[in-house]
Amino acid sequence: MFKKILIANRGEIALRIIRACKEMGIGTIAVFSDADARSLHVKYADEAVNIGPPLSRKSYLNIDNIIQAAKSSGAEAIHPGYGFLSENQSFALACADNNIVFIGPPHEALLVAGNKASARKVLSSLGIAVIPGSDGIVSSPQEAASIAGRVGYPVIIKASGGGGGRGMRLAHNPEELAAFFSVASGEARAAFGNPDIYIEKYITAPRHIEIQILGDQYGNYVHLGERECSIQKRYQKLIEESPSSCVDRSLREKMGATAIAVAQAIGYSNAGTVEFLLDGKGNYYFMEVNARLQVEHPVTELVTGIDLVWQQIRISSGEALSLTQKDITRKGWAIECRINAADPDDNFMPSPGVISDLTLPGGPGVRVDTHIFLNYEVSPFYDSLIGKLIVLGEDRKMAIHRMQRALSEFRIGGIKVTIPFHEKILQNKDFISGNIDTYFLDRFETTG
Ligand code: MV4
Repeated sequence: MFKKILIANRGEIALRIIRACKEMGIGTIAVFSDADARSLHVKYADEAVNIGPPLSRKSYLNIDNIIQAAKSSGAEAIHPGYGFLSENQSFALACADNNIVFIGPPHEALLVAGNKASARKVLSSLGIAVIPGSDGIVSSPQEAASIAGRVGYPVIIKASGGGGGRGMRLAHNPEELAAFFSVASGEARAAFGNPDIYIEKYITAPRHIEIQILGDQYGNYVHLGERECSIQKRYQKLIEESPSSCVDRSLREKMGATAIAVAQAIGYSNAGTVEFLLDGKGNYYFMEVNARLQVEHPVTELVTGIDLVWQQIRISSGEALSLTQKDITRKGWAIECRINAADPDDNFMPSPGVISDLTLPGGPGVRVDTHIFLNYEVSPFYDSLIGKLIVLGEDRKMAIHRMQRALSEFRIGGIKVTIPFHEKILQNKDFISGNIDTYFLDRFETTG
């Protein structure tokens, strides 16, 4: 097992990883920008290295500085957390070049997962259901028009180097398709350094269901069931839960087997997530692979009792999975609300500033993953996520009551946060009855 791990991240996820390392008897090295010198991840880690100015590009995305910090501190492995360099193949390669273990999938799998059009092509050739559309990248407006004619409008244009909804364009007719096609490729190149685009039939009002998997370096895999992630705002998830009210045991087993087949096909190991769209008829389609630990991983941890960060570290150190599929049991219902420093009454505009008042919720079945404290200053330089409130109940009804109770205890003063917005969603009758799809928030924001 590793003696020292460097955590190449900040905020709540850096704390989450440091906590796992401490429990495993592993030394921790934090890295921090000038904006984060007073942060808890710096205090909690055994050592901390400054890696540059506040701008992410100059610190948390600066591969050279992070590798240098790992070498000077004697770290044997780097955990990238989520965001930043977590799915960056160049970073995984730089780790390998310097004899540092990247705690994540092999760099070859990062390449396939990061290239959405080729992942689609590979998986569909293996008989895995992908959303009807192009076979790989689309190179001309004529080709785009012919595919759309075959699968039917509306179609969605996606960037192969994108993911998570970034760079998507919806076309309802040939005119829109022609207009979007000409700009989409240039936009994709500018945003992701990759001009490749592909086309899918647009699935109406789907549910976004993802399967958590674990794989070791010896070809053993398990799946840990689904997370329901349909409640999103501009492709940013707000609430996630596990299980999903639309997934029964048989569908879970099928989707789990498909997720493992995807992982096998791309040589994936470590923790990962396979995203699917589920339509109203119970058909599910592969969408993309998230090659990292995700923000919403705690809901899976609470219902399975498995610590995903422990598992990641063990897998990366070369241990074989000690779990088989029959060891994975699920109990209860978990819900997560993402707490952002953002103003729901002003289009979720970021709301940085000093936290002048703070009361954290607690009690049975309540988990708070956060890096904030009284008088902490939320920086304008980074993502607005300042914490996650996760609850576990015996069933969905109890989890909802517990979340309502925990939200009512949670007070953050001095900045605008998403807590009041979550309180309203948790009172909504469609949410309460489990009647949610990817249009839920649009309906909620127009009719309340
Ligand atoms: C789609 C789709 C419908 N059809 N693809 C949004 C996030 C990104 N991972 C992909 N997304 C979508 N892709 C096809 N072919 C609908 C969405 C989508 C969505 C998905 C999950 C949750 C909320 C959403 C809101 C709008 C669109």
